[in-house]
Amino acid sequence: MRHLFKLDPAKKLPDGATERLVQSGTDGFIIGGSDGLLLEEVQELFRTFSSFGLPVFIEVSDEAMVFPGASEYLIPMVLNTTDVNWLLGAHHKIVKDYGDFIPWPYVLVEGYCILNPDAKAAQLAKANTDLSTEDVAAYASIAENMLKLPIFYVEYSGTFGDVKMLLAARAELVNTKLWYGGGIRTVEQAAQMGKIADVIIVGNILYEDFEQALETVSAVR
Ligand code: 1GP
Repeated sequence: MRHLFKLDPAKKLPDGATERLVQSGTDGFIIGGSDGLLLEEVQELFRTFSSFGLPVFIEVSDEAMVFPGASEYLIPMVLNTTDVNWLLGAHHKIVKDYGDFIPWPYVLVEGYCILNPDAKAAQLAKANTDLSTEDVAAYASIAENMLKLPIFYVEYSGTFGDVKMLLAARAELVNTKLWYGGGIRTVEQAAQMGKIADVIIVGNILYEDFEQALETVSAVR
């Protein structure tokens, strides 16, 4: 897996977008967003995209996104948060309330490192974004060696990230996959981060320049 589109249930894609996205060569879709998530919108988007055989991940950042029947669930754990709720608090609550119904074989935990201070996710999760490359490397090492997470996600949502930060994470990771997302708007940017990360995630540009978004797939092919 090399490329994923992140779909925001609160935003509208252009007409005919679904077929073109499915045929774009992408490896799949993440349904996620930082605010205003409504269960109906999430389910509608899931229904639309899940019938084509590509993976559709539901990123559960809000209880509103919990519904049975999705093929895979991504659970963010914000490693650089200053608020325990985003590290384990919300997770504890969900497992306590819904534990018996959680399809564990289909759950993947993402160790997030949020680095754009202006991103909604950074503010919501009270992330400490004032980090050095050594700090990022240490979080990556925690994901790899202590928590043995499947995914370490370098998140710059809304702005193109610092390659040095991604390289610092890369150097620590063997079994944990490195995902990068944030500000990818061109093929060149997709190629630059795609060379370092295992998977790149393309979000906002889908809603700003759809044609350009489609082209990012070619960068990692
Ligand atoms: C958001 O990492 C993704 O969680 C993608 O970021 O929306 O900036 O492409 P953009």
